[in-house]
Amino acid sequence: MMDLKKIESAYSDARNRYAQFNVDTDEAIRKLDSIQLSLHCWQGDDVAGFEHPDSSLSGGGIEVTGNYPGRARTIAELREDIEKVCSLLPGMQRLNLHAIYGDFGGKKVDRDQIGVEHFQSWIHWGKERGIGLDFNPTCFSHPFAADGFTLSSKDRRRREFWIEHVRRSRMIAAEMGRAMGNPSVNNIWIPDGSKDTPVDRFTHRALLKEALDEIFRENFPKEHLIDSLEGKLFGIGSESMVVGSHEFYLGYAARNGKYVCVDTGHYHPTEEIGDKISSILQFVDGIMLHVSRGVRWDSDHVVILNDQVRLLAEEIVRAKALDRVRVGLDFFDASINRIGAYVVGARATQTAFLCALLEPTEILRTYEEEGKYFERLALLEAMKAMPFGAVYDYYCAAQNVPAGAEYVAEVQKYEAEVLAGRGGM
Ligand code: RNT
Ligand code: ZN
Repeated sequence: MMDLKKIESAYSDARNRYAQFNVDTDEAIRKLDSIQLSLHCWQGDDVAGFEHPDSSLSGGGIEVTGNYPGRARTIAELREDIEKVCSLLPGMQRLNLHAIYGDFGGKKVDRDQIGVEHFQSWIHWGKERGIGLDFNPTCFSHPFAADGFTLSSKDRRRREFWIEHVRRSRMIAAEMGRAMGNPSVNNIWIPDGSKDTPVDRFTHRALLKEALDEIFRENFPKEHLIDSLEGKLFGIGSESMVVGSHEFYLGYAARNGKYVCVDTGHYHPTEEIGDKISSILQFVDGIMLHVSRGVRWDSDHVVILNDQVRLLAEEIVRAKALDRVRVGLDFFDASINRIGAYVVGARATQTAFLCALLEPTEILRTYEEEGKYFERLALLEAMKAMPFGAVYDYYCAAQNVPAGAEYVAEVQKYEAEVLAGRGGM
């Protein structure tokens, strides 16, 4: 174990250094502690789910690469993994479930047949551990999604099938929120789009709008359910047009009081995602984040502490919008230890928010208003060398969670003792 005394003394130095800029590190830790990350269940098993034993991901612009051993194959294994992940993270986390992760008891339950009963054991598990739950309908990896259209399909039967699936997803999410005593986000992402240049974009988008109107007809209390809509620029197989684009959902959410889900991999690689926050928040109720790392495309690499994630966190904190933003993760790397992937990505996201909370925003704002742009630039640069790591270590130590890189040994131990026993994939 890292020496507690050393962590405390490094923290005390850090506290003094930040105090010189009127930044209160204790307060920053308190605020960081109030951010619950919604851990995406699908990093644990490569988005396979538990519908039937040989269920595999296909189509829909989601590609998982890698075959590192140790994938969770059952609900019990996934829960064990998530618990391990949580034990290596300071603070409380949530779990973001997809509909295909239901407890179907070995039975074949089609998507238009799912109900609260299939998620009761998850609710029980979450309640016991104080882990809040979020939800997603699964509109991919299904024969009715094979032609690339779901809610916006011109085939009425298919459209109705998916409307029913998403309607049921909302009911399940609302029940999760009610049972847990805090609202669950039901985030809708559909793969709909076309590989080559279509001529009838309009009808597909009109159909999607109609389908959403139908889905949202039923009202649930705000304390139980938050509806969120996730757009995208392109996917594999939908390179030329994605029906549920950013503009589409931004318009829909603004008009209908929904959250917009911002997945950091879903924009053009040169766009600054952080820049979007202060625009979106002028018009929509709130934002669900899917923090991800696209490498050249929407590749869903493990999140690291890079400039993009830092700007995203800064813009949320500067907008004082933490209460209107749900922070979820969305990446899936099957080429490395999956538990380690979760922990690296989650800790990087927490660190980005910590850095944002440690920013001397008032001083910077004053410089800006006075046109002192050199001073603003210099202070922003100086902040990059400040000891935020010492603050994060102290936060970890205070919560009895490994500090620094100590969790690496824990993940290795778990791999040897638990994951290795699962055999090759
Ligand atoms: C796909 C979206 C979506 C999925 C999950 C599994 O491009 O990012 O959020 O990753 O629903
Ligand atoms: Zn996403």
